[in-house]
Amino acid sequence: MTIELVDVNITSPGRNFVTLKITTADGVVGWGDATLNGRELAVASYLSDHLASMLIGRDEDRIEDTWQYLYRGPYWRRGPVTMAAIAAVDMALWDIKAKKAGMPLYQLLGGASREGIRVYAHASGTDYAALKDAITGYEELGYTAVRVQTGVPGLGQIYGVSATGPGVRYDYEPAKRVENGRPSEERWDTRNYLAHMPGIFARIREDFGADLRILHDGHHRMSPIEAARFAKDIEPYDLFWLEDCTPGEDQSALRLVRQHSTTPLAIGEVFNSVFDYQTLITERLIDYVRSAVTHTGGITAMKKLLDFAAIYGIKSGIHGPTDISPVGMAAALHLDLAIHNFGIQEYMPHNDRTLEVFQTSFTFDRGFLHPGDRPGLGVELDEDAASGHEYTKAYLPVNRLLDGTVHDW
Ligand code: GCO
Ligand code: MG
Repeated sequence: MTIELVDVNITSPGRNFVTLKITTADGVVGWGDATLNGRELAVASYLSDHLASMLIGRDEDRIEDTWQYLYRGPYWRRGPVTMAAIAAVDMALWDIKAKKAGMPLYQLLGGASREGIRVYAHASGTDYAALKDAITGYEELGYTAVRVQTGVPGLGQIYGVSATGPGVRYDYEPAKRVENGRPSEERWDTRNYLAHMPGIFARIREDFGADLRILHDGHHRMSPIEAARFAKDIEPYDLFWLEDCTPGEDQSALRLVRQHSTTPLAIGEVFNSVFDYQTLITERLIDYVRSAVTHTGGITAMKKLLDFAAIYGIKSGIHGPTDISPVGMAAALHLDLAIHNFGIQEYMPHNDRTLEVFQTSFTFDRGFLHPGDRPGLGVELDEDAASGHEYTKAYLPVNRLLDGTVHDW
């Protein structure tokens, strides 16, 4: 059969999402997530202005060939915009193939390797008391793993800390509505952070015991030697992982961190290709691959990346913040269930408005997710509900040091 229609949907039920809809000549519909936080319209244009006409009339079953056609065909390769667009096409085609087979996608990826997908929640608080409340709330819901982020003395609002107060369903959304054409700004000081964080981990271990899996995101803010020192300082608190300790584009920076510490390392949410991982994987400089299916070329590319990682004993930790739509999240869950080298899955539940627009089949039970058994990805976009939420320009903040120098956010 052939692809007959290619439509791009932009909706904003609380935050912006870009979703690709592919319809085959016999009426099967597949969905793909193309959301790139703060640059949504660039991917939407890439899809509708450049890829749509290349897709119409193609055989929807030739997923690998379509991937190569879109990746190698245009000469220009990689980058988050291109790879998010290719990812959306790839997800939609897998959705169609699994619907045609009458199976949930994970069956086509080899079937379930586990009963449920262990997820980690985002716990944060402006101070330790608030953070402790948030962790307690997640433990009550059955979570066995939490990512912890907290305010740093001397700094205001910073990455990862909810401004709306602690809780287990707080709306932490770093992309802020753009009022005057420019993003909001935050302030940062790495010395304050490095002095403050180890004490926080010590208190968490004291209050919550040895079993809790503790994760933390450095959000690319440390230099290689700062990250090496930090990873070494926090060894006694047995983190599950330290994420994005140094800027993502410098793969060799992690050699220095590795030389000094056994704290497990995760990186990759800003990566978009297996080539971003070549040094990291072959030299075993990381323990977890953090790519999003949405930003790394879709299911086809992620499966290859994770198989490559498996050879080196490296596991998955797929990116799953709220800027990954429920479609992108479903793609992650099907992979998580099927692959052998699953590590953990990030889970920031979407708000109710988003879940009215995207009807999902995944289920949460005491810290574990399952993608459900609906044929395909198991998520359908309600286009009528989506049309009620108009795109609103929103950007991630820009970060500056206390003296005004622009720093990694
Ligand atoms: C994470 C990420 C996110 C990103 C966000 C940017 O670990 O979940 O760091 O919080 O900042 O996805 O769009
Ligand atoms: Mg992160």
